[in-house]
Amino acid sequence: MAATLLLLLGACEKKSDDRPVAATSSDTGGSAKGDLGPPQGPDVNAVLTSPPMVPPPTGRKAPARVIVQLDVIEKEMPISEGVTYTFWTFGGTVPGSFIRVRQGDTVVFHLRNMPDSKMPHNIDLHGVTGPGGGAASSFTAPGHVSRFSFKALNAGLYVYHCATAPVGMHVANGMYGLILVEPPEGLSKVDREYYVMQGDFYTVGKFREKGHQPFNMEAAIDENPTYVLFNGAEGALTGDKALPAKVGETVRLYVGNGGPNLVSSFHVIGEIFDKVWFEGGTKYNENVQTTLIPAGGAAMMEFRLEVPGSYVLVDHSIFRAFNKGALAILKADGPENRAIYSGKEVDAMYLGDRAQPSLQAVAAAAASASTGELSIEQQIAAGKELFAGTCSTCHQPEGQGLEGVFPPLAKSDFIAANPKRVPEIILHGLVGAVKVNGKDYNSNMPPMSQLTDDEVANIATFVLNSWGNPGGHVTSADAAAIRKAQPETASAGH
Ligand code: HEC
Ligand SMILES: [Cu+2]
Repeated sequence: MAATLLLLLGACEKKSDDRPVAATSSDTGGSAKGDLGPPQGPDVNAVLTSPPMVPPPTGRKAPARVIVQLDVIEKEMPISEGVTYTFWTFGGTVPGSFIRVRQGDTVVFHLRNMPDSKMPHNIDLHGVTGPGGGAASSFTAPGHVSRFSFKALNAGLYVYHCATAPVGMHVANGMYGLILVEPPEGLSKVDREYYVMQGDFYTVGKFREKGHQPFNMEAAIDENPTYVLFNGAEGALTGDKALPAKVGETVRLYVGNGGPNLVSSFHVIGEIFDKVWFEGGTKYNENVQTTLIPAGGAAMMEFRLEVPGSYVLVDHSIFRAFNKGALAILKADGPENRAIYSGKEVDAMYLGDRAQPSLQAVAAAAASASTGELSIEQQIAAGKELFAGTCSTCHQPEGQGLEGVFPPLAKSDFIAANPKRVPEIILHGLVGAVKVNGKDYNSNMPPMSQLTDDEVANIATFVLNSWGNPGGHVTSADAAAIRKAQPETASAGH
């Protein structure tokens, strides 16, 4: 029996994969075997990176003393176009700086809380063996530095986060990140590595309501987020900030979930994970579609790119992707491969208004609206960006409609007969028989009441001033009034 086991182990070690394939048939020995002796050589300063970048492999063959310097910075940053939020950060970004060490390293951690911080902070690293994961030793008042050290006994991908009371609030404000503890032999070589972290955010205003948005404690307690985001902002990884890659390359994602509340059903539309190191541990599963990442957990996944195009990273709890922001893009460049996939590039259906490189005109319109200097031109420009995805999936990009199914908005005699209908239909939907440009439609447009008053005003103004429609101007106040009214043609769902 013992001999068989030994044979088995021996066979495993000879497998060509550089990962510890022990994963499938034996174990690593955990923390009991994690101490690889005292640090050797000169001290090493850890390379920290901002998301979505990942530090290079440590490349070391022996344990070292690794110095980590991490700054806590409280700062206002955009959470969506035209929406700002006061984030509390590790290293000035959400998620915080990526830390990469090797199993057996002694990590000397310096946590500095900037002098202009309003709050004390600390850090709990899930890769630490010891009560509190460093939290008690790292409690740091504004303008102070604290220092503690730990030996990284277990290899794996670990979340770190602030654990200062109220803990949920510190985490909800963006205080989390990832630390990778490489196994002694390192990880296999891949062409690209990226760092992505999901988090849920709670604001007083609605999704995309413009201006500065304060934290909403009640919504956080109810676990009802306004935003669910990758890397701390809507659009952090879309448009010109999409993750670049090339066909033929192997990509490894380090994906964490800071929470504070939601678990993530992490999925990449159009890809299959060749391998997933589920829960950030040592074993991998193969050929996985969606992997569950708990709050305060992480996973590594690898896939090879065979077909060019946009791959959409989502939380497959899908309203979060399309209505709360949990959407990122990995863009693979390279030659088509029609034998593997003959279809077209992912379209507005999947990207929504994120099919646009940015929603800058929307932010500009909001800024002008708040100073009372909003022009019709600005409303039209903002409305055009919002129309893409929101309306264009049905009414088509140029408002031409789809015969027999979706009526045209371009040169619509139905709109011309009563332009006031446009904001009404956006907010309340439309059901029943209508005749547009001589063609009959008898269908159901769902209300788009999730849009803010600004958004409704801008989209309506854009539609009225485009494609030969009669022109006109819908204000945010008009939209607010229409929202309260209930026309008889309203669609169900009210
Ligand atoms: C899910 C598909 C869908 C989406 C998205 C959608 N519509 Fe519609 N829309 C319809 C359908 C279907 C009708 C016809 C309803 C009927 O037959 O009663 C319609 C009718 C209309 C009409 C009146 C008819 C016409 O062509 O003049 C207007 C105006 C309109 N939609 C505007 C919009 C705007 C603006 C948006 C984006 C905020 C939007 N719609 C989003 C499906 C959609
Ligand atoms: Cu904190």
